[in-house]
Amino acid sequence: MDDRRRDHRLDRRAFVRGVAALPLAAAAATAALPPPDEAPRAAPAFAGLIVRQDEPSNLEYPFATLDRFITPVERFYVRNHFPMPRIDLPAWRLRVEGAVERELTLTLDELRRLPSRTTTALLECAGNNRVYLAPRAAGVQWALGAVGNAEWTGVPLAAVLDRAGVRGAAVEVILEGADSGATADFPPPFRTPGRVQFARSLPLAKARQADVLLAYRMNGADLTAAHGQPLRAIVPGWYGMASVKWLTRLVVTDRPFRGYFHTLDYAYFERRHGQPTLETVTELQVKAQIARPYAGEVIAAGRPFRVFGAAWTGESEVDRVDVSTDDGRTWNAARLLDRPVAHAWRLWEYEWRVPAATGRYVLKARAHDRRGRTQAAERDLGRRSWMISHVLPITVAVR
Ligand SMILES: Nc1nc2c(c(=O)[nH]1)N[C@H]1C(S)=C(S)[C@@H](COP(=O)(O)O)O[C@H]1N2
Ligand SMILES: [Mo]
Repeated sequence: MDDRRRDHRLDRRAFVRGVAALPLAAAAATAALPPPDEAPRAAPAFAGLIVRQDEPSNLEYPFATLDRFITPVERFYVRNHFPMPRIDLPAWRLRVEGAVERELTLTLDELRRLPSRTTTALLECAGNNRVYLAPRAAGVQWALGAVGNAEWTGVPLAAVLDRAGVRGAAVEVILEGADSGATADFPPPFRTPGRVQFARSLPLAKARQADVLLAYRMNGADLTAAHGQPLRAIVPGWYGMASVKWLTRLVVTDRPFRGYFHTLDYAYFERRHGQPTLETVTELQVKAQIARPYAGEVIAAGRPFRVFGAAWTGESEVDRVDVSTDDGRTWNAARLLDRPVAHAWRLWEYEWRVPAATGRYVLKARAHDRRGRTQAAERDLGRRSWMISHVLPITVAVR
């Protein structure tokens, strides 16, 4: 076993310890179990992440266990394209170069001494819900849990760009991570470019938004290795691929970046003047997901059931969630909980008066945002393997 793999395992053990300390009601629940044929108890206290891939590590949050606004670090999904990079923390530096007045080499201490900002932001992988696509699409087969909501602390990217002095002709900044690997083979003639370092760019206007951070803390503690230690980007309102982990280099460029993860990966077709045009994945789509009931859950007939979930959107705010318990024939407004928080998810609930008639029921949820966007009923095939935001059915058994 090489060192990288050993580190990875150690990280897992720390993760399991963290989960054991979670205040889940498992012990109390088993003490008072109802008779076996009596209907539903509380949510299953599944305390961990689902392994979608072991190496590189791709771990999914069991979305049915959603019970709070902030996702604990140990339960936050992990999406890695390559083996985790080994970073020598004392030797780590962030380089800032390209179309700048002054090239910079910053230590973590120097970054920590700059004015910091804390923001809550949801991250959702652009491949979240991919397992629901038919025919099957390439990539990690995520169900509902490649999403989480955390609190991030760091330096606004704009502050670092200002220190370096962005030159007039610049249009984007490339964010490069320390991890690299051979990219997937594509059918000929799209040969793999060979070894690639994970990188994504941001247009300067987005890069300068106040909540776009170079983050070193997550939920009040230093970033863990899996989430990008020592420094990662947080790009609220965009799909997760923009939030580059293990940052080592920022390159300001005078032309749009057309790197691997903008073109061969994370690119979808949009019709422009009737022409399917490849665009890179950026802003989050509006979406509601049902956490409870989960698919296949057995629900008591003739009693109320609390349908519960979360909803989010890109550069806007969710202002309505509707729930259907009859496969989309009729819809009722869910109750939005708490207060809206910019860039975060909004938890919601709906009290379902479960009919006395037993059988299969199909539940659906649909979100709407202030910019007037509603979740689509059907999949847009032009989106290829990403941005899976159409309404999904949850089928349950009422007994
Ligand atoms: N360096 C680097 N950054 C990365 C990735 C990666 O593989 N390497 N994955 C991206 C993707 S696709 C997502 S969805 C998010 C996931 O962040 P998380 O693992 O902290 O949940 O990180 C992004 N940043
Ligand atoms: Mo992702």
